[in-house]
Order: sequence, then structure tokens, then C-alpha cells
Amino acid sequence: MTSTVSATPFAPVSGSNGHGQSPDSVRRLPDLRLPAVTVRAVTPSVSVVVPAMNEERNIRWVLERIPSCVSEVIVVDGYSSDRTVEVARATRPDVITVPQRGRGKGAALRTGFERATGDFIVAIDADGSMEPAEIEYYVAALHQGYDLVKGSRQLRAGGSLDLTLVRRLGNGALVGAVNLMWGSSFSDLCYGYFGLRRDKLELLGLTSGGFEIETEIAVRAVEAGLRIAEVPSVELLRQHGLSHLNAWTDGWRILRLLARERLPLARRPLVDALDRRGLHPVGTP
Ligand SMILES: Nc1nc2c(ncn2[C@@H]2O[C@H](COP(=O)(O)OP(=O)(O)O)[C@@H](O)[C@H]2O)c(=O)[nH]1
Ligand SMILES: [Mg+2]
Repeated sequence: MTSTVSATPFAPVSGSNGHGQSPDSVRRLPDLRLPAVTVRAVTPSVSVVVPAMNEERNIRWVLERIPSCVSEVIVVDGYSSDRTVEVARATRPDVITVPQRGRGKGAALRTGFERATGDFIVAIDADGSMEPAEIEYYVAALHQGYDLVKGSRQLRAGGSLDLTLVRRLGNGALVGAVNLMWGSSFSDLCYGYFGLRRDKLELLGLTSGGFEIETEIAVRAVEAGLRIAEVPSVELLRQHGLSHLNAWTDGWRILRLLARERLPLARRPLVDALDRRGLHPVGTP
């Protein structure tokens, strides 16, 4: 956004201070009237990344509600066998759809992050469990200077209709473990609604394939000394269909990630298992 501002901030020095006196200090000032200047007020651009696997019945609801502060929407398709991509394109003709590289939600998010061009990136699920209007809170907090802004279902004004007892206990135990091991004060951890500054992504060096990516982002952000904030978020029920998450196997993956990050073990090297459906001959769009 560019605006032209006329900069004549000082009244002409008239030789009088309004009290019938003419102090030398005032009289000696040069004429400070300046020509009009152009002030550039930069509005950061915002990309939204939506991982989606077989969400044809939910994705319209999400895309229709994305607020106007968002300049780019990227749906990362997990090789859906339904019409997820078609519905996304029909709902929002400007949507960018990309097939994910590698397997799992983590691979999908990493694919979307690489494709994104915005200064800020906000990740949101495609199942209708997150209110897209909340994107504005993430953007506002990033604009205030935070590098990573995590949604929290535990803060006042936040909440969840989707946390089963097993998930609540598992998430609580993992939050406690991370806070103990990293000295952090997260109130929530395994939640896929968050925003981050794109220029901090490289610092995080993400390699996760599955749902453990949210934990990887949180602990790497702590280790990298990023400025982190939480904003309240209300998690709704997924609108249609079943969750892709298995509390036990995905919980185990998160525990393994924590052990690898904290113990002096080699970090997981990045080896994505590619799907042939995402490999097009070079030169074709
Ligand atoms: N592209 C892609 N999206 C995925 C994958 N697994 C899950 N998702 C998406 O990630 C989001 C969260 O998944 P969901 O099944 O709702 O997990 P839950 O919210 O933890 O129960 C949804 O939008 C899913 O469609 C995957 O392997 N690839
Ligand atoms: Mg969900």
C-alpha cells in the first residue's frame, strides 16, 4: 500500500513565539518546510496452506470463509480419491492446488510451505474443524512481530468439541513433556492451526512426514529462539467423514520425535517417499 503524505510538519518560523518575543534559538532554525514525500506502508502478504485428503464434503466450507486479508490459498492434495481438488477449484478459482511430495500430513504441509510466497503463512485443516475467520488473529499476532503463532484450545476463549478423552490425555501429557524438556510454557501442542513467518522456515529445517510436524515446528522454534505466541482457538467437530489420525500410532511418532530432538541422536534425515502420481515428465506443467 502506498500513500502520499504531505510533510509540512513545522509552522513557518515567523520570528515571533506568539508571546511578543523573538527568541534567538527559534529565529536561527532553518526553514524546515519539506516537499511532499512518499511513505510506503507495507502490508504483509498472507498465504494459507490447507492440507487435504479426501475432504470433498468439507473443503468448500473452509475455502468460502477464508478472510480477505489472505492473498494466496494453497490446497495440498494427499492424492485424494474423491473430488477434493475439483471442489476446491470450483469454490475458489484462484486456488493453487499441488500434489503433496512424500507421505502424510507433515509432508503435505512442507510441500505447501515451499510453494507459498506470502510473508506470513497460516496452516488450516480442510475438514471444517477450524473457523477460517480466526486466520485474522494469527495474521495480527505475526504482524506484531511474532515468528510462530500457535492456536491453543486451552487458553481462555479457546476450546474443543473434537478432543476425545484419549486425545485430551495424550495431548496434555505431550504438552507437559515438551514444557519440562524445553522449559517452554505451551498450553497446547498437537494442533494444526498456526501461523509463521515464511523467512523463519529455513531455520526450522522441518523433516516430519506425519502429524508429528506440529510438535516438530514447536520445539524447533523454541530451539531456534523464535518469538512464539499462542492465540485462543475453538476447535469444532470435523464436518463430515473420519479423522486420519490414530491417537496411538501418531502419539508414538510424536514421542519418538521428542526423543530424537532431545537426546543426542542424529536428527531424522529428510527422505521423502515420492508418489508416482506427483512425478510429471520435466517440461509439462
Ligand atoms: N494432503 C494431506 N492431508 C492430510 C493427510 N493426513 C491428514 N490430512 C489433512 O490434515 C487435516 C487434519 O486431519 P484430520 O484427519 O482431521 O486429523 P485430526 O484433526 O487430528 O483428527 C485434514 O484437512 C486432513 O485432510 C495427508 O496424508 N495428506
Ligand atoms: Mg480434524
